[in-house]
Formats: sequence, C-alpha cells, structure tokens
Amino acid sequence: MPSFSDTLVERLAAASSVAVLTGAGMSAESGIATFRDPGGLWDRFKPEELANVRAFLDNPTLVQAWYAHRQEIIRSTEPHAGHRALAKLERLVPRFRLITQNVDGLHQQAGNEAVTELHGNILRAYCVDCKAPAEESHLTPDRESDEPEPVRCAACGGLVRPDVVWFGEALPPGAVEKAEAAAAHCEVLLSVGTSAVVYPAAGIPVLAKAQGAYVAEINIEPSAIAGELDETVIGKAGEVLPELVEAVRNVGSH
Ligand code: BJW
Ligand code: ZN
Repeated sequence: MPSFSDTLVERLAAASSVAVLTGAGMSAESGIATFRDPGGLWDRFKPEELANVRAFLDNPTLVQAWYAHRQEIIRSTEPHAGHRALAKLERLVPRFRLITQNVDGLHQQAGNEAVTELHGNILRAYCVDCKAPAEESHLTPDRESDEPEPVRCAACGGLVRPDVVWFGEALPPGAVEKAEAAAAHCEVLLSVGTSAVVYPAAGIPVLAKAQGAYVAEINIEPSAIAGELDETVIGKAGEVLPELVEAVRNVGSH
C-alpha cells in the first residue's frame, strides 16, 4: 500500500512546475551516512563544530583527511532507484528544479539536469589563498611522515579545502535565489530526506507552502518542519519515490 495520498499524486500529475529539495537521507540508501541520524557521519562530532573555517584552520590535516575519506566513499557509490525516479520526474514535468543540500553529485549521475547544489560539491577542492582549483581535487594529507603535512596548493602553497559550504559561509552565488524562485513558483514541492534544521535550505519548503504550493515531505520520520507542510510520507526515499513517480505516470496527464 502506498503511504502517500491521492491528492499528492493528482497534484503532481497536474503540475507544470515542480521543485524537489533533497538532503542526506536521499543518499543514505546509496551507502552514504547521514549527518544527524545515529551512526551518521558526525556521530562523534557535531557538524556545527567541524564544518566551519575555524575547525579547518585549527587542524587542516584532520579536516582534509576527513574529507578525503568521504571523497573515497562517494567516488565508489551509485545513485539508487529513488534518484532514478527523480530523473524520470524531471522529464515528465515542463518546469522542474532539483535543489540539493547534498555534495555527492548523485542526482546529476542519475540524469537530473536542472540541479542546484546549495552546499557545493565534495569532489572539487580549491586553494583558500589564490582560489585555484586543486588538481585532482586531492585532499589526502601526507601521512608518511611522523608529522602529517596538510595538502597545499601547487601554485602558491596555500591550504587546499573542499569546495563545500561550511557553517557561517555564504552559499554559492545565485544558488539561494534560484532555489527560492523555484520554490515560490512551483505548484508542488517535495522535501526528501532532510532533517530541515540547517538554513537557508530548511526555509525553502515553508516558502513554497506560503506561496501556495502543495508541499509534501518524504522521510523515515517527521522532520523539524513537518507540522508546517501539507503531508508527511513516512518511508525510504529509494522505495517511496519510484512508487510515487510510477503513480503519477499512471494518472497520465504528463
Ligand atoms: C531518510 C532516509 C531514507 C535517513 N529516506 N529519509 C536561520 C536560523 C538559524 C540559523 C541560521 C539561519 N540562517 C543561517 C543560519 C546559520 C546556519 C544554520 O542553519 N545553523 C543551524 C544548524 C541552526 N547556516 C549557515 O551557516 C549557512 N550559511 C549561511 O546561512 O550563510 C549566511 C551568510 C550570508 C552571507 C555571507 C556569509 C554568510 C551554511 C550552512 C552550511 C551547511 N553545511 C553542511 C556541511 C556541508 C559540507 C559537508 O558535506 O561536509 O551541509 S552541514 C550538513 O547539514 C550538510 C547538510 O547539507 C546539512 C543538512 O543536513 P541534512 O541533509 O538535512 O541531513 P541530516 O543528517 O540532518 O538529516 C537526514 C534526514 O534524512 C533525517 O531527517 C532522516 O530521518 C532522513 N533519512 N534515511 C528518507 N532512506
Ligand atoms: Zn593557491
């Protein structure tokens, strides 16, 4: 039995403009740990303590090693059925925007084209001083020596950091504007696999709702903003999304 409502299927089938916001729960079934669930990536650290410039400057080797480890995991993962369902949905809907907080590139790998990355991409890296992109995005500190040395820029010797957005940093130029415009103009917004505690991303479903969209979230448990939305579909992204998109195709307006 599908856990979503007929209203959601009908609204999606009739919509000419749809936006989707995704978070770490979207990638969980691809084998990438989330941030805040038990056993998640940051179990030993609070993300607010590690994902900021001060933590990086205090201990660049630790932070680089941490990101190098995550790059390795992400390079070996693949999109799942839920990612593929969202790629299908993009082809069904005339105006579609996928807004993601994820830094793993799995939506693009699955075939989505209209993707706005709010928090950057972990597979890129750059120099904090001259801003040059780092060759091969390599972030593995030299652990051969007794005192591991952080990775430095080949051009100027500055520290190399991942091209992601840390707390207190501005989101990529134009990203929030694009996401908010899509949210303000869509008829349906799906918020998938996000705890909705990190802003400005968490404000996007609420903005869509205020502007008249039908807003549903898909999550294994209600998020921090569940009470403000039209519908919470309890279930895994990799199971609910293929069923939902199939139901929309069967209604057939698209
Ligand atoms: C499943 C599932 C399955 C599991 N299926 N579901 C307004 C109010 C209060 C504070 C602020 C505010 N505006 C800004 C702030 C400050 C701050 C903030 O929000 N702080 C809060 C924590 C209080 N925000 C910022 O600092 C942002 N910058 C900013 O606002 O700049 C302003 C500025 C302007 C001009 C100049 C300068 C500054 C930046 C935020 C950056 C966030 N960065 C991180 C790290 C990225 C890099 C990396 O990967 O290391 O982004 S933190 C981390 O959290 C990551 C995520 O994208 C983000 C959100 O997490 P997400 O995706 O929701 O994951 P989880 O783990 O929390 O949740 C997973 C969910 O999935 C759960 O609900 C599960 O139940 C579910 N789930 N399995 C479906 N199979
Ligand atoms: Zn440099």
